[in-house]
Amino acid sequence: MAARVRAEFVHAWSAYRRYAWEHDDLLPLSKGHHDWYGQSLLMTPVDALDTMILMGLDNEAREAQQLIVTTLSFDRDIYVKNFEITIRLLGGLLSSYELTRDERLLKLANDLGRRLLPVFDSPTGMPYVEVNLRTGKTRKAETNPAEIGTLLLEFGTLSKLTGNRAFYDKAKRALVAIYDRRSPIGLVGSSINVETGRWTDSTSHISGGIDSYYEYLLKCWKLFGDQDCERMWHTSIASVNRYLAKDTPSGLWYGQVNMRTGKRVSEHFGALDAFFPAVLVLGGDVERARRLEASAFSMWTAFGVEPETIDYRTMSIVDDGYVLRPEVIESAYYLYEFTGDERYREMGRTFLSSLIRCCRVDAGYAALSKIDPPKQRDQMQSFLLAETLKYLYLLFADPGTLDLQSSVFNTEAHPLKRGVQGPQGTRGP
Ligand code: DMJ
Repeated sequence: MAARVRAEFVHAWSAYRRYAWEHDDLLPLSKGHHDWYGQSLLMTPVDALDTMILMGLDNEAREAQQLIVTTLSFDRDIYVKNFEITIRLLGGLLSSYELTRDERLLKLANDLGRRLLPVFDSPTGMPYVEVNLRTGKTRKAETNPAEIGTLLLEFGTLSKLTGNRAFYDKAKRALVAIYDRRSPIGLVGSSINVETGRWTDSTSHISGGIDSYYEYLLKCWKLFGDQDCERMWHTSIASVNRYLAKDTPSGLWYGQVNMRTGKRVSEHFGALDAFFPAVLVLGGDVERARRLEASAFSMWTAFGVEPETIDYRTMSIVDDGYVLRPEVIESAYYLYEFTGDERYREMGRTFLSSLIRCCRVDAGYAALSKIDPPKQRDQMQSFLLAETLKYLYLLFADPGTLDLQSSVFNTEAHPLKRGVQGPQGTRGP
């Protein structure tokens, strides 16, 4: 199975190489390419490089690494989204640096980190959404907990590797700032203004826009031993389990409630929410993780591939489509690692055959705009190579390929090492 997944990775990467080389993303149906900001930041090669290294694809990795270190420049007059650039590019560069010790990758990461730092210069310390990589100007004050709280693994690692504390301190201050604005019942909302510090949407959930905020509370404790994060994680997970979890005849789900009253506002669960079993099991709650993964898997098998969002009371589709997301596969991988239960590898077999059946095309893999019957669209996001196929591979790979005790994955599946030092023996914060 690991070899089969690896072959599918090579199929997708070869299509990128042939039709989209030096660009951000491959367009798998038109066999073209797309750059997020009109000029390329090498999104796919940077996001995919550590997967190639882990898969032992030495020639592909060497070529991608060479492309990155010789052509990638962040000195560009473009506004970029801090969250996406941090999790995909900064995370990818840091992880690849730790795997290769190629100092040119760390130099790029350091340069990128410095260009992103102005995002934190808001009255609350919470980051603006976008920053101009050349001028440092920022814009867009309305954001969400995920975009505020999903930065510390990457910025903290950069501090550890460069000895510059500013990265850790600013990202930590932002994380604490959003946590401090939780409601009296311990929940955060969906949208907040970083200038006023006021919530602009009080719906609470674990889905996109909040998801990885919780993930990073736990993982920053695991990666850095940060006891503030440990405390914030324990307080938050208790509220999430108390107010968002719901036992139904079709299984355990997590829905949407008002952050102040805990009153349920909708009963939706989606592909993005399926990251939560991984976080639960990493936090030690194997029982809930198992039950939620069973629910998420039933969402996949009910339709042949998972839809973006369902109403779990009726098991009907609320948002159609599948954009090659990794989360339910990520959770199967974590559950297998922690329990050794073969049922999670069985799930992996189902995921791979669905992916091949519905999404595999001549030039890589295509997202779906509709899932039943599958209708493909001209998109292959870089997380297919960074996350989806990486987690699927690791589910079947030799146990020594990656050790969850010594590494922590960022939210884009870039493994960051515990206790690693910088080039001059610099230590962390
Ligand atoms: C990825 O960019 C990351 O996993 C992020 O945390 C959520 N969305 C996508 C994958 O679905």
